[in-house]
Amino acid sequence: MRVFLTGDVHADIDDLIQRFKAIQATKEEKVALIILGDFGVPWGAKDVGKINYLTKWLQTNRPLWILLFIDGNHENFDLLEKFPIEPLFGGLVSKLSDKIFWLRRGEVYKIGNFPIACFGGALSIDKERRKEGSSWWAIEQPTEEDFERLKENLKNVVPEETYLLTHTADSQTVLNLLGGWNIKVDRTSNLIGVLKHEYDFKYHFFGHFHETRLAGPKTRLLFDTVFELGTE
Ligand SMILES: [Mn+2]
Repeated sequence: MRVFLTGDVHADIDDLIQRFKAIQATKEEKVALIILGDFGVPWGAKDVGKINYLTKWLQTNRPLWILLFIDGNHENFDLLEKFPIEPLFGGLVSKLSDKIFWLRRGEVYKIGNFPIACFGGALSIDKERRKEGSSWWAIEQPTEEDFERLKENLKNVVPEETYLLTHTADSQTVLNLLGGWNIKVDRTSNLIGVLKHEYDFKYHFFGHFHETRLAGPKTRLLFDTVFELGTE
């Protein structure tokens, strides 16, 4: 299976389909596209239509391809948690449909030939303007339990061969990206910083900052492009 990564989608399914179309692979190849957080679907109860639409589009146009996503900060966690959790790729996923799966925080998967550690979530910097339970959720940021589960799961793989996928970046990378003394580094970035200090991951990919660029040693920020894992 070939694995591609992309950045924030924010519920724009047409944009997401364009990203699928940009993937240079044939319909006969197995492909997984992973969104690095802020898929943004489902946001409201009616978004089941968006899930069905995308699932049908994949089944019709790319029958061997699937969509995977880690969580960002702009997700409706109450709705996401309603989907059934099941084992897939050597870890636990939430199944939104036959074609769409949530790669949960703290899980380590083997997707294609790639060991992949997932640690989604981030602080919403606009959370003051949002309402808890309808446009903001406290669990947008990882907990200590998520962190401990990831470390436990990392015992089963070789970290140096493992890719780290997160929504925001580690503190140092955030400071490098945004600069300035007035940047507030969130708890999630601190935890990712600790992780990158403790483990020498093969490569780290993240989204959240709406830009595509190399962001540090073995660290890449992605937005609206697709990047094939293994070509870094
Ligand atoms: Mn975000």
